Amino acid sequence: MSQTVTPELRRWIIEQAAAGFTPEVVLASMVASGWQEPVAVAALESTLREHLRNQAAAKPVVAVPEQAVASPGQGVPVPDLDLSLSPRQIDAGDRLVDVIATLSHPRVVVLGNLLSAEECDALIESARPHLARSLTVETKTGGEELNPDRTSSGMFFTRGQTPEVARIEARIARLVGWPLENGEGFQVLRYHPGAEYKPHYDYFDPAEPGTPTILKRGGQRVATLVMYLNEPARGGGTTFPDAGFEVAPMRGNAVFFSYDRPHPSTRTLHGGAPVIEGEKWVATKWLREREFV
Ligand code: PD2
Ligand code: ZN
Repeated sequence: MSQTVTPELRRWIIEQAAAGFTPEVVLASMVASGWQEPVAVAALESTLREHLRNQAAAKPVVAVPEQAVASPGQGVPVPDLDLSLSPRQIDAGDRLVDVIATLSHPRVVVLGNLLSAEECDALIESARPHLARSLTVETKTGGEELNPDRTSSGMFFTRGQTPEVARIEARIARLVGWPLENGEGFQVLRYHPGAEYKPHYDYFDPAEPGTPTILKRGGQRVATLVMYLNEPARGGGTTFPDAGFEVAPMRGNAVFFSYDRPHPSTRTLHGGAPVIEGEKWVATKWLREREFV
């Protein structure tokens, strides 16, 4: 049965927060009074974020950066874009980036014109000589392994490896309000027809024995930006099965998504659908909680 979040409920949530109840306590009382937990979490997050935005907009000085506010439960602060005034475009320093679509749960933002055609081509050409069949981080050991779920080939840039890479990294840091140092180096992937990346989460599974080793380099991943460097003729969308949502790969566009806890409740299960015709090239930027060393 679907449950509708009414303005009355939103007012009640704000009253509870104003009275000093933590989001966890408010969540517990919502669940106790019959709200389904995912609905309650989504209502809490969206209501409190919007409330903070409204408060910030009413003050000349922003006291609490909206991006630094942890969400209910075990959530940590995550990168986010400033969409408080529903902008068509966001100033990312050296470029105006288009906001094409947003989802709140999972938190997904589809962006247009993040990269110029020249930047896309330059990334492809500097990555091409270094491609190898993709590895994924092996959470059992903290090492890397060939992954049959991932039939693309890829390579990593180090952070700031070329002036072009450094410029794009600075643009992303400004766009999502997250320190440049918390980013992993770009990973570039090439998919041939038939190649895909089966649905997965980008955070490291806390239950895996290799995860503590991985986390030493900057903590958990908290957000992903997949940038499309070209356009396959058919197929190759980035899918979010829990949201029934798919992003078409368009050159220069990107999809951003964040996850404030390493848990499926973030609904950030996502995959790269099989390429049907043509090639697909992407550059992925993963953002960590702290400086990635
Ligand atoms: O290439 C993609 O669309 C894709 C899909 C899922 C990339 C990633 N994950 C990734 O790089 O994590
Ligand atoms: Zn992924």
